[in-house]
Amino acid sequence: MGFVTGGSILAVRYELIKECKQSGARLGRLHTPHGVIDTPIFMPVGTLATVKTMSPEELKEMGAGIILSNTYHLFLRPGHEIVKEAGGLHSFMNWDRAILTDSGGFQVFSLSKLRDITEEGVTFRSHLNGEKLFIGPEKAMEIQNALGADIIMAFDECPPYPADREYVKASTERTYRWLKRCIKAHRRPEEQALFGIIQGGMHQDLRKESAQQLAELDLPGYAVGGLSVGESKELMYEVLSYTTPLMPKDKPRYLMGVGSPDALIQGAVYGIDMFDCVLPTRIARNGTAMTSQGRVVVRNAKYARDFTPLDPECDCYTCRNYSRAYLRHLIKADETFGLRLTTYHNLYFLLRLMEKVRQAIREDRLLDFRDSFMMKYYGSLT
Ligand code: PRF
Ligand code: ZN
Repeated sequence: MGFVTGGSILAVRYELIKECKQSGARLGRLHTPHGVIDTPIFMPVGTLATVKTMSPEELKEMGAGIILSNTYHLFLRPGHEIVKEAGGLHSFMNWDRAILTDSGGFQVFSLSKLRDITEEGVTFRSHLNGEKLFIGPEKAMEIQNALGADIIMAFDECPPYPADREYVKASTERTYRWLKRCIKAHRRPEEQALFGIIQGGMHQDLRKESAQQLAELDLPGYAVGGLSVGESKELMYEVLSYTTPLMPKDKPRYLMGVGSPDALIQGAVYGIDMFDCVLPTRIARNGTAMTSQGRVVVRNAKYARDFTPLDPECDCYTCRNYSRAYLRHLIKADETFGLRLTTYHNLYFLLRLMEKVRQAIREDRLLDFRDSFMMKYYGSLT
């Protein structure tokens, strides 16, 4: 298991294929123990060891090469020991392609109640039953080593936005100390690649310090955390514009929790290789589709007699076989099949979008692609 690089064995290896001459975006390949992934890539979210409503066969058919799952949720239920007994997450959920698990460092802040952060870690109450629990760097690594994903994330704090500079500074420094404890506690570095997470809020000097400190640790991959937390898109892009140039070129770069179509393209322009977001699956379940012409809220009355496909330019299973009127009917009637069909389409749409992004990088025209996509999807360039 693993790839030999400069004498050490690594679970994943990033291969930079080319940079877009027009935008600087990167075309690459991520070699993992469960397959090779073309980057930039979008990772569907399977929080509870399932991408809601989708079977692994459907995910493979639409071309997903890697999915994300969550330490926090699987720790609460069913518990990492049970997943380990099943032979790990791949075997438990019958998914033989790559998996990335987030560390819990974000979910524990966004979901649990009564958190208490100390140098040791975070004490919190389960959002399910109020039980008092603790996760720190060592625990996050124990859980992720038991789950067995190909890529695992360092335990971090994603500071709220807005937050004062002193708080963000102290938090970012603590996240760095936690990362060093994660590296020490990691028991399976030859099978699971540990990615570090750059924090620093919206402060250039803090981001710079975090990026440089992490780069020195020579990790197999790096993430940009702490973005898409309520700041404007412009501010997020500004932070990306000065953060990604400080990240190692020979390692994969992951922008956490970002998945709107415009941000996927613009993130790639700033040199990001990996993205995840609940957006496509979440909006699908309330009846909203992402289409070549922008968002379609298929539950709206105006689609009651629309017998055309969700997206006339899409060739997914849903669009080849069903009409907007039928999807509207299913979703209004709370039929599970409607959730499945819309979810399938939205994931297919984002996976095809990333394929188009990769093709545009190959042909040195990502900025042109971005502008024509923006005009068609949002009706404006921003
Ligand atoms: N840290 C972790 N997971 C995350 C984030 C983060 O900062 C974000 C921020 N958008 C999403 N998911 N560990
Ligand atoms: Zn479709």
